[in-house]
Amino acid sequence: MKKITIRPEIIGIFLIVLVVGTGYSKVCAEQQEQVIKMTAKKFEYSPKEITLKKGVPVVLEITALDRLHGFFCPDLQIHADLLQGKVTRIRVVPVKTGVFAFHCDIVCGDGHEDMVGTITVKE
Ligand SMILES: [Cu+2]
Repeated sequence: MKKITIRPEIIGIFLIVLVVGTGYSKVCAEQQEQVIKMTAKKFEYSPKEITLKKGVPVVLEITALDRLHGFFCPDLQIHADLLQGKVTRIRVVPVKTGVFAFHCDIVCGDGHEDMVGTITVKE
């Protein structure tokens, strides 16, 4: 009876294809998610009002233009530090509808209390 042998290099190629393929599909899935670009600076977010759909993932890409700020939306359990000059990516999957306030939770100056916005989540 003929013995079937699998050469190690074939297994190696198979594993490489598997790993690359898995990574590629993950990248594709992330690319399909809507990206919402925002900025944060003394003492405002732009845009300050965003609208999302319940259950639909999005990625907030927030750039802090002038200094360290925070992004805190307790109702949606979003909390991030926004480092100066960096893009902070926050993946959000809203689980409930409503209008939810967010604010800067890092004291950044005299207008800090006004650094607010809302996330509206619709069905
Ligand atoms: Cu602040």
